[in-house]
Amino acid sequence: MALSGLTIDYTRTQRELDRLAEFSSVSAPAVGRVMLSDADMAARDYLKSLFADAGLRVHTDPAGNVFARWIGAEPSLPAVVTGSHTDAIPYSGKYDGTVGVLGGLEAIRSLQRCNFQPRRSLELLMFTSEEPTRYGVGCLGSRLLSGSLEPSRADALLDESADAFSELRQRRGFSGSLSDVRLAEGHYHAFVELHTEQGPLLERDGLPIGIVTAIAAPAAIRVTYTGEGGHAGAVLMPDRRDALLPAAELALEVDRAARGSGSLDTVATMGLLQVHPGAVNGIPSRTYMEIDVRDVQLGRRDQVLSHIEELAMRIGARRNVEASVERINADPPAQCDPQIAATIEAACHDAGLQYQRMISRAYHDSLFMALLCPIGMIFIPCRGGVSHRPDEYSSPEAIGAGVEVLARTLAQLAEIAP
Ligand code: HGY
Ligand code: MN
Ligand code: MN
Repeated sequence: MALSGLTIDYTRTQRELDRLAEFSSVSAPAVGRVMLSDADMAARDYLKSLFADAGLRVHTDPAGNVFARWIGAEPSLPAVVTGSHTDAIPYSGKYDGTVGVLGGLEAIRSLQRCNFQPRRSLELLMFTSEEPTRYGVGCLGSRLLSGSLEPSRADALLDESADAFSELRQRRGFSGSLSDVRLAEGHYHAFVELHTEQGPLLERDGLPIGIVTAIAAPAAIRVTYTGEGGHAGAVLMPDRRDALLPAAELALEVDRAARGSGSLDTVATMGLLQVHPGAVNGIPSRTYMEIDVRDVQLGRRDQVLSHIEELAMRIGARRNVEASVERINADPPAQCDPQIAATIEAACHDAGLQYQRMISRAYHDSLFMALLCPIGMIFIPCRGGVSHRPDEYSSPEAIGAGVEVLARTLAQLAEIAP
């Protein structure tokens, strides 16, 4: 679609990204913005002001998902949606997720500036809590929108201070029932998410755009080992039931299981390990860990996951500690819609940008939006493939290229008003 006069003000988007990064629980250059924290609430107010300044109709649902809509000529038609998340794991960077929200906003503004009139409404969605940090479950907002998480289970989620989501969201002003969050299939026409690649391939190949074909299947389990604490000096070795040793052994076995799957597409790590009492002269009495296992192939992912669960129990028994294993989530992979991928491809041609098709190994809210409507994802390169770190970086020009492809894709999907 010809969009004469389309310009992307990526310096403005960069300024907005820089401002957004200031809403953080940790000092720059790191960013920390856990869902519904003070930093997150301040960031939400800032973003909603930007959405309103763009003349979008803004509302928030009981889960804290924020919707900003540009009403199209035929408002009753299912809308075309873009968006991502702005929560951030502790000590991460300023681009993960935020490029999709502020880049999505600039894509909409760029279409407004060139007098494009959408037939379908265009909606910008900022999902509550894509990161699993607070409750251990990622994509809380898009899971609830797509019916992939029971509202009662979501409300009962407890964070590490045993604060339930139901309590926290009420205190933060997100009242109403989570049962009202779910959207009907067909509510949306298409969803397209702009995101940094969070990997090295685009930069390595010198390409500005990635067209995502599939999103890997994420799973996570939690394991607890309970042994016997005691004085690190006084208890003799044969009398110990040290709960850290099975955790250490399991961490190595998790790594071995992923490397031994026969495919580079299998990845696994023990990303979280808590030791109680956590004193140098106290024998660990309890360890709590969370393990992340992913693969683009569901069967292989499940095989490795079950193997790790069995190992966790076996190691606990052999080391004479109590073991408990619980699945946090085990989601299927998502396929991106070939039509939308072709639309993104055409947008790349119109923008004169090279691209490659690729898999997303990180999960995104798109994984769950795929349960609601056809999805597409646009990747931009990130320096060194780094993400979830303070030195995460994508250049304003790279962001601008992604926003232009997104704007052209959204225009094509929303169609021109008759
Ligand atoms: O973990 C992920 O893949 C996402 O960045 N939350
Ligand atoms: Mn992330
Ligand atoms: Mn992300």
